[in-house]
Amino acid sequence: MDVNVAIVGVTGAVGLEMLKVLEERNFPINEIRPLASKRSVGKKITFKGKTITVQELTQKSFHGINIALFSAGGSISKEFAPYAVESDAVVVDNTSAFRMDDDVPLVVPEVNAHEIAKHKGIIANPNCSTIQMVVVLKPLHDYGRIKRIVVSTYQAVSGAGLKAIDELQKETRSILANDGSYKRTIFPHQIAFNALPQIPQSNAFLPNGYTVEEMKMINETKKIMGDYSIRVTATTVRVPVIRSHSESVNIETERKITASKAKEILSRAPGVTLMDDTSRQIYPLASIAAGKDDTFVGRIREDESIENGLNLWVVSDNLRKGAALNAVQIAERLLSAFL
Ligand code: L14
Repeated sequence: MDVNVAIVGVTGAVGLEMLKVLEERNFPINEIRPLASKRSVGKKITFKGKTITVQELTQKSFHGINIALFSAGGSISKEFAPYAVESDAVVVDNTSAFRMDDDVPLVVPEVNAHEIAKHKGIIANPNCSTIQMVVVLKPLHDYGRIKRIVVSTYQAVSGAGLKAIDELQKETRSILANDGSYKRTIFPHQIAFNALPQIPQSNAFLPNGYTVEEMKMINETKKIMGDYSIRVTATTVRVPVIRSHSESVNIETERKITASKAKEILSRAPGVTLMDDTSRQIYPLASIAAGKDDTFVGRIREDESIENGLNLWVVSDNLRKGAALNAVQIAERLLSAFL
């Protein structure tokens, strides 16, 4: 049996990627229902070679829907996900609205697929930076128990949406032309030729001095790994890259993991591609990961400043594994429930 799937926020960077991933993976769809705010109603989108028309998201949008993929911002999820659940749809929510709720599974299938069965109507898709990190760290944790994680990110502008991509491109052109024509509307400072230690771009800072994105990485990592004893600290930085987040990840483990053991473990880890041959200048790059499904890891080396430490460079497409692909992978695991 094919299922009826709604996408909330279908005109956004992640919504459009969800359509692409569903199509590529041949997800068994009976009806696709493209939903968005009033502003986007009537827009035409292509799905499987057919033109579909965006409909307005309302409380009644979910009649007959089996799976609802939400990616239109936290406040939209908080307001409308309950109506989807009431209509007997299962919600896979890509926002931070429900991630830390005790009765909402927070799932990366390679890490904790078993949590999916516990859902009560809503399953949360983690933050993009967190997803790619835990895909790589879970198999290392299973082998040597990670005690502490220190992560610094280099995040693409597409995480902030289509308008942020546009801002980077226009600002770059304007600076190169030296014509001062572009006036910023998204980022608080110049993003072209720069690095901004503030994500998200608005309301980023908390009383402890961390940003919201940093605290998401800290809290979500523990929940997904199912281990609240892991200590995590993060610095998240926006860089002038369109697609794929890169991360410098330092871990301290209880049991020694040599660099070669880590490579052996990661070479067979699900969802991971080991790309580590420095003799040929081979390591993960945002430009390589863009458009791909896997999370790439390289530059693996022992941290010589401590007894049991490793450094890794982790790169993945933030719109795919970081968002749309992970959500669709969760939806794939739900399919049997509708058969
Ligand atoms: O929590 O701006 O899912 O790059 C994902 C995109 C957080 C912000 C989330 C960005 C958002 C992030």
